[in-house]
Amino acid sequence: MMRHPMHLHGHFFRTLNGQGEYAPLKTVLDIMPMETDTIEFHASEKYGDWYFHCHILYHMMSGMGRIFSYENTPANP
Ligand SMILES: [Cu+2]
Repeated sequence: MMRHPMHLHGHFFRTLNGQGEYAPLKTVLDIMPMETDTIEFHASEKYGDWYFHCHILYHMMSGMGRIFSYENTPANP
C-alpha cells in the first residue's frame, strides 16, 4: 500500500484523467495505493525498447519495471 512514481524513459505521456485537451503531460506519474491510471504516449521514435519503472529504487530492483517495445524493433543482442 504505497505510492509508486512511475517513469517512462524517452517519452512524455498524457494522463487520461477526464480533462480532455487539458490532460497533464508528464514524465513521471505518482500512482496512489490501489489507484488505476491510464496513460498514452506518441511512439515518436523510429523503434526501440523503453523502460517503464518505479522511481523508488528498491521497488525497481525488486522487479517493478517493464519494457515497452515498439513494433518492428530489431532484436537487441
Ligand atoms: Cu514503487
